[in-house]
Amino acid sequence: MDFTLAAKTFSTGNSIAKPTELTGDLSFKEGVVEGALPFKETAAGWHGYIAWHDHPDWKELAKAILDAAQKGQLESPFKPGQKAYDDQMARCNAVGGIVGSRFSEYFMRLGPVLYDWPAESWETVKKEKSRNLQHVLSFPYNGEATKDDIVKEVITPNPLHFVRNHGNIPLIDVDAWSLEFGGLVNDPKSITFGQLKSAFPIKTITCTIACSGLRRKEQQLEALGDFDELINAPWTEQALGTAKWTGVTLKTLIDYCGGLKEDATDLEFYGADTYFKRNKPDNYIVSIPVRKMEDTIIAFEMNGEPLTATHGAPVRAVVPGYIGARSVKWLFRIKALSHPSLAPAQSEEYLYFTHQTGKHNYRWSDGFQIGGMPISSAIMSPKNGEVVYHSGKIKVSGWAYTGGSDNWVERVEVSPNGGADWYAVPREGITQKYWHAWRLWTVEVPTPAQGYLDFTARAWDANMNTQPTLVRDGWNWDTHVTNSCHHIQIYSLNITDPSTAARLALLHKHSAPFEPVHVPLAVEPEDEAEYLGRIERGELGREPVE
Ligand SMILES: Nc1nc2c(c(=O)[nH]1)N[C@H]1C(S)=C(S)[C@@H](COP(=O)(O)O)O[C@H]1N2
Ligand SMILES: [Mo]
Repeated sequence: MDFTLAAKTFSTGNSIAKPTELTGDLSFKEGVVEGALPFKETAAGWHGYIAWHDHPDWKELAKAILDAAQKGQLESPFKPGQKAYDDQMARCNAVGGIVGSRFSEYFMRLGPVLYDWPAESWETVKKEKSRNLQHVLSFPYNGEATKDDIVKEVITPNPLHFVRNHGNIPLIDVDAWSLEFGGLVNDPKSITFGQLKSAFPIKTITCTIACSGLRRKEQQLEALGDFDELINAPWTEQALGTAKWTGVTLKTLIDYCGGLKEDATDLEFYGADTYFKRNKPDNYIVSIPVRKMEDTIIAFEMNGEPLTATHGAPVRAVVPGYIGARSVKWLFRIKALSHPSLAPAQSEEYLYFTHQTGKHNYRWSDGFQIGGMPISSAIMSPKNGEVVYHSGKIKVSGWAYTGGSDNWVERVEVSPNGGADWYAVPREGITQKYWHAWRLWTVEVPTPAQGYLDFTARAWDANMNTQPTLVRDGWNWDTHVTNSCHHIQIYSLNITDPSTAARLALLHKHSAPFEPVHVPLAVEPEDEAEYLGRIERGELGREPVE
């Protein structure tokens, strides 16, 4: 591999950290990084896993290199064309105009071991996922189903289930894998894949995983927050999916480890992928409160199939009702702590800030760490901007989901006039209740009105919560959990209205299209004789006669 860290343009004016002091075998000479980089994969069979959490010195060294690169002191690590590809993909997402190559660059800067991981991750996605996904970011790969695909089935087909990554996709051999329990458990143990599958009661739950960034686009279009293309990825309304997850409850495994010590309050999950925060690499690490071990599944199957690499193979956590961020993929360690995880994904991200908190004043500790996902719903059909031809009723469909515990979606309502009047989805128009999963719904909404209409939806949960009215009501600096009433603007054409029917017939006669709406009408709406006739009959006078 023609890997190089050599920099041709080194500015001596900038001060940079000296990696020599950190590792003893690396130096910057005239801008050239020399010496072997120490970053190594941890064990055979664990491709894509570097144990950053055990190597604080490696983290510092990696940060020194990335800091230097950020100051323009190192030449580009990209192969010709790759950067452009990443950036181009990032421009395709809902908000557009974001950098798409920053995270590939981090990996490629850090030497031969990590250099190919971005490209490999894309190969894995191509192999495992549907071509119909809507891409949000090429690397770390993030993608969601289309609006048409997502509401076809209650159980999302695996290739269409959204993917949310913070880093590379590790490729871990089942035989090499083990899950290690540590910290404040009475009898720390390590469990092999074989044991996990055969030594404990197996449970399957139907559970929706929803990203806390779901519907973030709506907040971003209103006002951008901390717009990091990865951390605050611009999701539309499909960053969620439902699957039957099979595994062992976390409670069972903790019991196997002799239970928790008295002061244990949180359970920390370690994911094997590499993830960068402020130029510093780490593994993906977050935590959940201990009481969530009761319904959390340590899962090895998704819809009856072994987990794919993209979704966390061989084993992931599935934490029902919580934001997706807690459902750690490529899980290899669980540690009982007396406080929430201090790792950045827990303590510096997935925070909910107040309106008065922003770039001007925020501290991490000002935000609360998001646990349960609030009630939300969205209209998947018709689509924003669509022209809808109908006979007085418009068929609307979408999803509704609520997180939390002891909670489910009870009712969904749709308004054809921006929230003035609401029509409930009938019982036969909504899919069955689950403890932890969404409901898909369809309703025919009476719509005599024509022209541009503002359709909106809201759901109610079993605890009588519903959704905020405006995006602004829930706007927050990190743009999390957008759950205000979802709005779409449609152009309504009621073909039972005689004037509309006549216009459509006229257009048809001339083989002229009606759409797009904003393009001027392609035919004369009335002839001169008709117009003059109306004047003569006194129907059009500009001023009163007397
Ligand atoms: N190890 C690891 N686990 C992870 C993540 C990650 O980047 N790394 N992303 C989390 C987030 S933010 C979400 S929303 C879900 C998405 O799960 P999926 O990709 O299987 O849909 O995984 C979670 N688990
Ligand atoms: Mo997420």
